[in-house]
Amino acid sequence: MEKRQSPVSATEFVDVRCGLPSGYSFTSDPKLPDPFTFANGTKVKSKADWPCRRQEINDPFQKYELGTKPIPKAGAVAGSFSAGKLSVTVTEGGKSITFSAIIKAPTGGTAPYPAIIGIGGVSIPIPAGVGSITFGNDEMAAQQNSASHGKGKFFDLYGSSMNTGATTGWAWGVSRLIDALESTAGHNIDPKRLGVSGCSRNGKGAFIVGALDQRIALTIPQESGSGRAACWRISDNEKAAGKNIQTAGEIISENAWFGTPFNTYAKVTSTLPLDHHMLTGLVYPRGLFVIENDIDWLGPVSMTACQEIGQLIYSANGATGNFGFSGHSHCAFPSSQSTDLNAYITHFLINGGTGDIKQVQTSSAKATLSTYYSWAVPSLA
Ligand code: MCU
Repeated sequence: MEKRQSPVSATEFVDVRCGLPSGYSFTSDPKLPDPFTFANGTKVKSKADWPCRRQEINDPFQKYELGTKPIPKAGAVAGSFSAGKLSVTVTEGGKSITFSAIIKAPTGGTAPYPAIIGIGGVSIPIPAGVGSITFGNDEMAAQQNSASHGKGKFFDLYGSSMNTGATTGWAWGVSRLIDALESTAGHNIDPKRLGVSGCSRNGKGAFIVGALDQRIALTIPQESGSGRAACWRISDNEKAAGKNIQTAGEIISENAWFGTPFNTYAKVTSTLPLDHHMLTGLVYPRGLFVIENDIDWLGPVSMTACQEIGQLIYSANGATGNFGFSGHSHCAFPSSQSTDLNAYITHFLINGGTGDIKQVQTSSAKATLSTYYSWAVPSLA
Protein backbone atom coordinates (compact mmCIF):
# COMPACT_ATOMS: atom_id res chain seq x y z
CA MET A 1 0.00 0.00 0.00
CA GLU A 2 1.25 3.44 -0.70
CA LYS A 3 0.34 7.05 -1.14
CA ARG A 4 -1.14 8.19 -4.40
CA GLN A 5 0.93 9.93 -7.05
CA SER A 6 -0.63 12.76 -9.04
CA PRO A 7 -2.08 10.55 -11.78
CA VAL A 8 -3.29 12.82 -14.60
CA SER A 9 -1.98 15.88 -16.39
CA ALA A 10 -4.14 18.69 -17.72
CA THR A 11 -2.73 18.31 -21.23
CA GLU A 12 -2.07 15.49 -23.66
CA PHE A 13 1.65 16.16 -23.88
CA VAL A 14 3.54 17.95 -21.15
CA ASP A 15 6.37 19.79 -22.84
CA VAL A 16 9.01 19.86 -20.14
CA ARG A 17 11.53 21.56 -22.46
CA CYS A 18 14.52 19.53 -21.38
CA GLY A 19 16.01 19.34 -24.83
CA LEU A 20 16.40 16.12 -26.76
CA PRO A 21 19.59 14.40 -27.91
CA SER A 22 20.54 14.85 -31.54
CA GLY A 23 20.78 11.06 -31.93
CA TYR A 24 20.62 7.72 -30.17
CA SER A 25 22.99 4.77 -29.93
CA PHE A 26 22.11 1.74 -32.06
CA THR A 27 24.71 -0.57 -30.53
CA SER A 28 23.39 -4.13 -30.45
CA ASP A 29 22.52 -5.41 -26.96
CA PRO A 30 20.19 -8.39 -26.39
CA LYS A 31 19.42 -7.06 -22.88
CA LEU A 32 16.85 -4.34 -22.32
CA PRO A 33 18.03 -0.70 -22.40
CA ASP A 34 18.41 1.08 -19.06
CA PRO A 35 15.39 3.35 -18.51
CA PHE A 36 17.23 5.08 -15.66
CA THR A 37 20.08 6.48 -17.80
CA PHE A 38 19.66 9.41 -20.18
CA ALA A 39 20.93 9.01 -23.76
CA ASN A 40 23.98 11.17 -22.85
CA GLY A 41 24.95 8.75 -20.05
CA THR A 42 23.65 10.84 -17.11
CA LYS A 43 21.73 8.82 -14.49
CA VAL A 44 18.15 9.52 -13.49
CA LYS A 45 18.71 10.50 -9.87
CA SER A 46 15.37 11.72 -8.59
CA LYS A 47 11.65 11.66 -9.33
CA ALA A 48 12.05 15.18 -10.64
CA ASP A 49 14.32 13.84 -13.43
CA TRP A 50 11.64 11.50 -14.76
CA PRO A 51 9.59 13.99 -16.85
CA CYS A 52 12.75 14.77 -18.89
CA ARG A 53 13.59 11.10 -19.26
CA ARG A 54 9.97 10.40 -20.17
CA GLN A 55 10.20 12.93 -22.98
CA GLU A 56 13.46 11.34 -24.09
CA ILE A 57 11.80 7.91 -24.20
CA ASN A 58 8.80 9.21 -26.13
CA ASP A 59 11.08 10.67 -28.83
CA PRO A 60 12.74 7.47 -30.13
CA PHE A 61 9.46 5.57 -29.76
CA GLN A 62 7.83 7.94 -32.24
CA LYS A 63 10.90 8.21 -34.47
CA TYR A 64 11.74 4.52 -34.83
CA GLU A 65 8.71 2.43 -33.89
CA LEU A 66 5.37 4.19 -33.66
CA GLY A 67 5.62 6.94 -36.22
CA THR A 68 4.60 10.52 -35.53
CA LYS A 69 1.61 11.49 -33.41
CA PRO A 70 0.97 15.09 -34.54
CA ILE A 71 -0.32 17.68 -32.11
CA PRO A 72 -2.90 19.83 -33.93
CA LYS A 73 -2.83 23.59 -33.71
CA ALA A 74 -4.95 25.28 -31.04
CA GLY A 75 -8.62 25.46 -31.99
CA ALA A 76 -8.38 22.67 -34.60
CA VAL A 77 -10.90 20.43 -32.80
CA ALA A 78 -14.65 21.06 -32.55
CA GLY A 79 -17.18 18.80 -30.83
CA SER A 80 -20.94 18.50 -30.72
CA PHE A 81 -23.04 16.15 -28.60
CA SER A 82 -26.50 14.85 -29.40
CA ALA A 83 -28.51 11.69 -28.64
CA GLY A 84 -25.62 9.84 -27.01
CA LYS A 85 -23.20 10.60 -29.82
CA LEU A 86 -20.19 12.90 -29.69
CA SER A 87 -19.15 14.17 -33.12
CA VAL A 88 -15.59 15.40 -33.47
CA THR A 89 -14.33 17.54 -36.35
CA VAL A 90 -10.63 18.23 -36.79
CA THR A 91 -9.47 20.86 -39.27
CA GLU A 92 -5.79 21.05 -40.18
CA GLY A 93 -3.98 22.49 -43.19
CA GLY A 94 -7.23 23.33 -44.98
CA LYS A 95 -8.62 19.78 -44.65
CA SER A 96 -11.25 18.41 -42.27
CA ILE A 97 -12.32 15.03 -40.94
CA THR A 98 -15.29 14.15 -38.76
CA PHE A 99 -15.73 11.05 -36.64
CA SER A 100 -18.08 10.15 -33.83
CA ALA A 101 -18.12 8.11 -30.64
CA ILE A 102 -21.02 6.54 -28.78
CA ILE A 103 -21.22 7.57 -25.12
CA LYS A 104 -23.11 5.44 -22.61
CA ALA A 105 -23.84 6.83 -19.17
CA PRO A 106 -23.51 4.27 -16.38
CA THR A 107 -26.19 2.87 -14.16
CA GLY A 108 -25.62 4.38 -10.73
CA GLY A 109 -23.08 6.99 -9.78
CA THR A 110 -23.37 10.74 -10.07
CA ALA A 111 -22.74 12.91 -13.13
CA PRO A 112 -20.23 13.88 -14.37
CA TYR A 113 -19.27 10.21 -14.65
CA PRO A 114 -15.90 8.57 -15.12
CA ALA A 115 -15.75 6.50 -18.30
CA ILE A 116 -13.69 3.88 -20.09
CA ILE A 117 -12.90 4.52 -23.74
CA GLY A 118 -13.06 1.23 -25.63
CA ILE A 119 -10.77 0.88 -28.63
CA GLY A 120 -13.22 -0.85 -30.96
CA GLY A 121 -15.28 -1.58 -27.81
CA VAL A 122 -14.49 -2.95 -24.38
CA SER A 123 -14.01 -6.65 -23.41
CA ILE A 124 -13.84 -6.16 -19.66
CA PRO A 125 -16.78 -5.83 -17.28
CA ILE A 126 -17.34 -2.16 -16.46
CA PRO A 127 -18.54 -1.62 -12.89
CA ALA A 128 -21.59 0.46 -11.93
CA GLY A 129 -20.95 4.17 -11.85
CA VAL A 130 -18.51 4.09 -14.80
CA GLY A 131 -19.67 4.97 -18.32
CA SER A 132 -18.25 3.82 -21.65
CA ILE A 133 -17.22 5.51 -24.87
CA THR A 134 -16.77 3.47 -28.03
CA PHE A 135 -14.01 4.65 -30.35
CA GLY A 136 -14.06 3.33 -33.93
CA ASN A 137 -10.36 2.73 -34.44
CA ASP A 138 -10.55 0.93 -37.79
CA GLU A 139 -12.04 3.95 -39.58
CA MET A 140 -9.34 6.20 -38.09
CA ALA A 141 -6.45 4.05 -39.37
CA ALA A 142 -7.01 0.72 -41.12
CA GLN A 143 -5.57 -2.55 -39.76
CA GLN A 144 -6.44 -5.16 -42.35
CA ASN A 145 -2.93 -6.12 -43.36
CA SER A 146 0.49 -4.60 -43.95
CA ALA A 147 -0.85 -2.79 -47.03
CA SER A 148 -3.33 -0.89 -44.83
CA HIS A 149 -0.75 1.77 -44.03
CA GLY A 150 -1.96 5.21 -45.12
CA LYS A 151 -5.68 4.33 -45.13
CA GLY A 152 -8.27 5.89 -42.82
CA LYS A 153 -9.43 9.31 -41.63
CA PHE A 154 -6.12 10.12 -39.92
CA PHE A 155 -4.39 9.81 -43.29
CA ASP A 156 -7.20 11.67 -45.10
CA LEU A 157 -6.24 14.61 -42.90
CA TYR A 158 -2.45 14.33 -42.76
CA GLY A 159 -1.73 12.55 -46.04
CA SER A 160 -0.98 8.90 -46.78
CA SER A 161 2.76 9.51 -46.75
CA MET A 162 2.76 10.17 -42.98
CA ASN A 163 4.99 7.61 -41.26
CA THR A 164 2.40 7.02 -38.51
CA GLY A 165 1.48 3.45 -37.52
CA ALA A 166 -2.21 2.55 -37.22
CA THR A 167 -2.14 2.27 -33.41
CA THR A 168 -0.53 5.72 -33.17
CA GLY A 169 -3.22 7.06 -35.52
CA TRP A 170 -5.83 5.67 -33.12
CA ALA A 171 -4.02 7.31 -30.20
CA TRP A 172 -4.19 10.61 -32.08
CA GLY A 173 -7.95 10.08 -32.65
CA VAL A 174 -8.62 9.34 -28.98
CA SER A 175 -6.69 12.47 -27.99
CA ARG A 176 -8.94 14.50 -30.30
CA LEU A 177 -11.97 12.78 -28.76
CA ILE A 178 -10.74 13.89 -25.33
CA ASP A 179 -10.23 17.45 -26.66
CA ALA A 180 -13.87 17.39 -27.77
CA LEU A 181 -15.06 15.96 -24.43
CA GLU A 182 -13.29 18.85 -22.72
CA SER A 183 -14.88 21.51 -24.92
CA THR A 184 -18.41 20.12 -25.37
CA ALA A 185 -21.30 20.24 -22.92
CA GLY A 186 -24.12 17.78 -22.30
CA HIS A 187 -22.36 14.40 -22.39
CA ASN A 188 -22.02 14.09 -18.59
CA ILE A 189 -18.53 12.53 -18.75
CA ASP A 190 -15.69 13.77 -16.55
CA PRO A 191 -12.63 14.15 -18.85
CA LYS A 192 -10.33 13.99 -15.82
CA ARG A 193 -11.43 10.45 -14.96
CA LEU A 194 -10.96 8.55 -18.19
CA GLY A 195 -9.75 5.02 -18.65
CA VAL A 196 -8.89 3.25 -21.90
CA SER A 197 -9.15 -0.41 -22.78
CA GLY A 198 -9.25 -2.75 -25.78
CA CYS A 199 -8.45 -6.39 -26.41
CA SER A 200 -5.82 -8.10 -28.53
CA ARG A 201 -4.91 -5.92 -31.53
CA ASN A 202 -7.09 -3.22 -30.02
CA GLY A 203 -5.25 -3.74 -26.74
CA LYS A 204 -2.11 -2.70 -28.62
CA GLY A 205 -4.08 0.49 -29.30
CA ALA A 206 -5.23 0.94 -25.68
CA PHE A 207 -1.66 0.73 -24.39
CA ILE A 208 -0.40 3.41 -26.77
CA VAL A 209 -3.38 5.69 -26.14
CA GLY A 210 -2.44 5.73 -22.45
CA ALA A 211 1.28 6.04 -23.13
CA LEU A 212 0.88 9.05 -25.43
CA ASP A 213 -1.85 11.04 -23.69
CA GLN A 214 -1.14 12.09 -20.12
CA ARG A 215 -4.81 12.95 -19.55
CA ILE A 216 -5.70 9.24 -19.33
CA ALA A 217 -6.04 8.22 -15.66
CA LEU A 218 -6.09 4.43 -16.12
CA THR A 219 -4.80 2.34 -19.03
CA ILE A 220 -6.10 -1.25 -19.27
CA PRO A 221 -4.54 -3.02 -22.26
CA GLN A 222 -6.04 -6.52 -22.52
CA GLU A 223 -4.01 -9.24 -24.23
CA SER A 224 -2.02 -6.77 -26.28
CA GLY A 225 0.73 -9.37 -26.69
CA SER A 226 3.53 -8.83 -29.13
CA GLY A 227 4.22 -5.25 -30.01
CA ARG A 228 2.78 -3.90 -26.75
CA ALA A 229 3.00 -5.59 -23.35
CA ALA A 230 5.71 -7.92 -24.68
CA CYS A 231 9.30 -6.74 -25.17
CA TRP A 232 10.80 -7.13 -28.66
CA ARG A 233 14.11 -8.49 -27.39
CA ILE A 234 12.53 -11.03 -25.03
CA SER A 235 10.20 -12.26 -27.79
CA ASP A 236 13.19 -12.70 -30.11
CA ASN A 237 14.94 -14.61 -27.33
CA GLU A 238 11.90 -16.85 -26.83
CA LYS A 239 11.68 -17.47 -30.57
CA ALA A 240 15.36 -18.46 -30.64
CA ALA A 241 14.58 -20.91 -27.83
CA GLY A 242 11.98 -22.58 -30.07
CA LYS A 243 8.69 -20.93 -28.97
CA ASN A 244 5.89 -20.24 -31.43
CA ILE A 245 5.86 -16.54 -30.65
CA GLN A 246 5.14 -13.41 -32.67
CA THR A 247 8.25 -11.30 -33.18
CA ALA A 248 8.83 -7.84 -34.62
CA GLY A 249 10.14 -9.40 -37.82
CA GLU A 250 6.82 -11.21 -38.28
CA ILE A 251 4.46 -8.48 -37.09
CA ILE A 252 5.49 -5.86 -39.63
CA SER A 253 4.55 -8.22 -42.44
CA GLU A 254 1.20 -9.03 -40.78
CA ASN A 255 -0.25 -5.56 -40.26
CA ALA A 256 0.15 -1.78 -40.35
CA TRP A 257 0.19 -1.28 -36.57
CA PHE A 258 3.68 0.29 -36.55
CA GLY A 259 5.19 3.33 -38.14
CA THR A 260 7.03 2.89 -41.44
CA PRO A 261 10.46 3.62 -39.82
CA PHE A 262 10.06 0.39 -37.84
CA ASN A 263 10.53 -1.67 -41.00
CA THR A 264 14.24 -0.82 -40.73
CA TYR A 265 14.61 -2.11 -37.16
CA ALA A 266 12.12 -4.96 -36.79
CA LYS A 267 14.63 -7.64 -37.73
CA VAL A 268 17.39 -6.15 -35.54
CA THR A 269 15.50 -5.25 -32.37
CA SER A 270 18.64 -5.64 -30.24
CA THR A 271 19.89 -2.36 -31.74
CA LEU A 272 16.84 -0.29 -30.77
CA PRO A 273 17.42 2.42 -28.14
CA LEU A 274 14.09 1.35 -26.59
CA ASP A 275 11.97 -1.64 -25.66
CA HIS A 276 8.52 -2.00 -24.19
CA HIS A 277 9.41 -1.88 -20.49
CA MET A 278 10.04 1.78 -21.37
CA LEU A 279 6.54 2.09 -22.82
CA THR A 280 5.33 1.20 -19.32
CA GLY A 281 7.47 4.13 -18.15
CA LEU A 282 5.53 6.45 -20.45
CA VAL A 283 2.32 5.57 -18.59
CA TYR A 284 3.93 6.09 -15.15
CA PRO A 285 2.79 7.65 -12.75
CA ARG A 286 -0.76 7.14 -13.96
CA GLY A 287 -2.72 3.93 -13.40
CA LEU A 288 -1.82 0.92 -15.54
CA PHE A 289 -3.54 -2.46 -15.28
CA VAL A 290 -2.09 -4.88 -17.84
CA ILE A 291 -4.20 -7.96 -18.56
CA GLU A 292 -2.47 -10.77 -20.41
CA ASN A 293 -2.96 -14.44 -21.32
CA ASP A 294 -1.23 -17.76 -21.84
CA ILE A 295 -1.28 -17.98 -25.64
CA ASP A 296 2.24 -18.79 -26.87
CA TRP A 297 1.89 -16.53 -29.92
CA LEU A 298 1.31 -13.51 -27.69
CA GLY A 299 4.38 -14.31 -25.58
CA PRO A 300 3.39 -15.03 -21.96
CA VAL A 301 7.01 -15.08 -20.74
CA SER A 302 7.86 -11.99 -22.79
CA MET A 303 4.85 -10.07 -21.46
CA THR A 304 5.40 -11.13 -17.86
CA ALA A 305 9.13 -10.36 -17.85
CA CYS A 306 8.70 -7.12 -19.82
CA GLN A 307 5.97 -5.82 -17.54
CA GLU A 308 7.68 -6.93 -14.32
CA ILE A 309 10.73 -5.01 -15.52
CA GLY A 310 8.58 -2.05 -16.61
CA GLN A 311 7.05 -2.06 -13.17
CA LEU A 312 10.50 -1.32 -11.75
CA ILE A 313 9.99 2.22 -13.08
CA TYR A 314 6.88 2.50 -10.91
CA SER A 315 8.56 0.98 -7.87
CA ALA A 316 11.76 3.06 -8.24
CA ASN A 317 9.48 6.09 -8.07
CA GLY A 318 7.55 4.74 -5.08
CA ALA A 319 4.33 4.11 -7.01
CA THR A 320 4.30 0.30 -7.07
CA GLY A 321 0.56 0.01 -6.59
CA ASN A 322 -0.27 2.20 -9.57
CA PHE A 323 0.66 -0.76 -11.76
CA GLY A 324 -1.19 -4.09 -11.87
CA PHE A 325 -0.56 -7.17 -13.98
CA SER A 326 -2.98 -10.06 -14.38
CA GLY A 327 -3.39 -12.91 -16.89
CA HIS A 328 -6.22 -15.12 -18.30
CA SER A 329 -7.55 -16.74 -21.51
CA HIS A 330 -8.27 -14.87 -24.75
CA CYS A 331 -10.60 -11.83 -24.62
CA ALA A 332 -12.84 -13.54 -22.04
CA PHE A 333 -12.67 -11.92 -18.68
CA PRO A 334 -13.00 -14.44 -15.81
CA SER A 335 -14.86 -13.32 -12.69
CA SER A 336 -11.89 -14.44 -10.55
CA GLN A 337 -10.00 -11.37 -11.75
CA SER A 338 -12.82 -8.87 -11.25
CA THR A 339 -11.79 -7.93 -7.72
CA ASP A 340 -8.33 -6.79 -8.85
CA LEU A 341 -9.64 -4.99 -11.93
CA ASN A 342 -12.42 -3.27 -9.98
CA ALA A 343 -9.93 -2.11 -7.36
CA TYR A 344 -8.02 -0.24 -10.10
CA ILE A 345 -11.14 1.17 -11.78
CA THR A 346 -12.53 2.31 -8.44
CA HIS A 347 -9.23 3.86 -7.36
CA PHE A 348 -8.37 5.74 -10.55
CA LEU A 349 -11.76 6.45 -12.11
CA ILE A 350 -14.43 6.52 -9.42
CA ASN A 351 -12.26 7.94 -6.63
CA GLY A 352 -10.04 10.00 -8.94
CA GLY A 353 -6.80 8.45 -7.64
CA THR A 354 -7.08 9.44 -3.99
CA GLY A 355 -6.14 7.00 -1.24
CA ASP A 356 -4.02 3.87 -1.41
CA ILE A 357 -3.94 0.98 -3.86
CA LYS A 358 -2.54 -2.51 -3.43
CA GLN A 359 -0.13 -3.86 -6.03
CA VAL A 360 -1.36 -6.71 -8.26
CA GLN A 361 1.16 -9.06 -9.82
CA THR A 362 -0.41 -12.29 -11.06
CA SER A 363 0.89 -14.40 -13.91
CA SER A 364 1.11 -18.11 -14.60
CA ALA A 365 4.24 -17.46 -16.69
CA LYS A 366 7.50 -17.39 -14.78
CA ALA A 367 10.49 -15.36 -15.85
CA THR A 368 13.98 -14.87 -14.47
CA LEU A 369 14.29 -11.13 -14.84
CA SER A 370 18.09 -11.00 -14.56
CA THR A 371 18.26 -12.78 -17.93
CA TYR A 372 16.86 -9.66 -19.55
CA TYR A 373 18.40 -6.66 -17.82
CA SER A 374 21.51 -5.84 -15.87
CA TRP A 375 21.15 -2.17 -14.89
CA ALA A 376 20.66 -0.98 -11.33
CA VAL A 377 17.23 0.11 -10.13
CA PRO A 378 17.59 3.35 -8.19
CA SER A 379 15.36 4.48 -5.38
CA LEU A 380 14.25 7.90 -6.54
CA ALA A 381 13.54 10.45 -3.86
C1 MCU B 1 -2.80 -9.85 -29.90
O1 MCU B 1 -2.93 -9.28 -31.17
C2 MCU B 1 -3.03 -9.98 -32.37
C3 MCU B 1 -1.72 -10.63 -32.80
O2 MCU B 1 -0.68 -9.68 -32.80
C4 MCU B 1 -1.91 -11.18 -34.20
O3 MCU B 1 -0.75 -11.85 -34.67
C5 MCU B 1 -3.06 -12.13 -34.30
O4 MCU B 1 -3.28 -12.40 -35.63
O5 MCU B 1 -4.22 -11.52 -33.78
C6 MCU B 1 -4.18 -11.01 -32.47
C7 MCU B 1 -5.55 -10.40 -32.31
O6 MCU B 1 -5.75 -9.24 -32.54
O7 MCU B 1 -6.55 -11.26 -32.09
C8 MCU B 1 -7.88 -10.77 -32.12
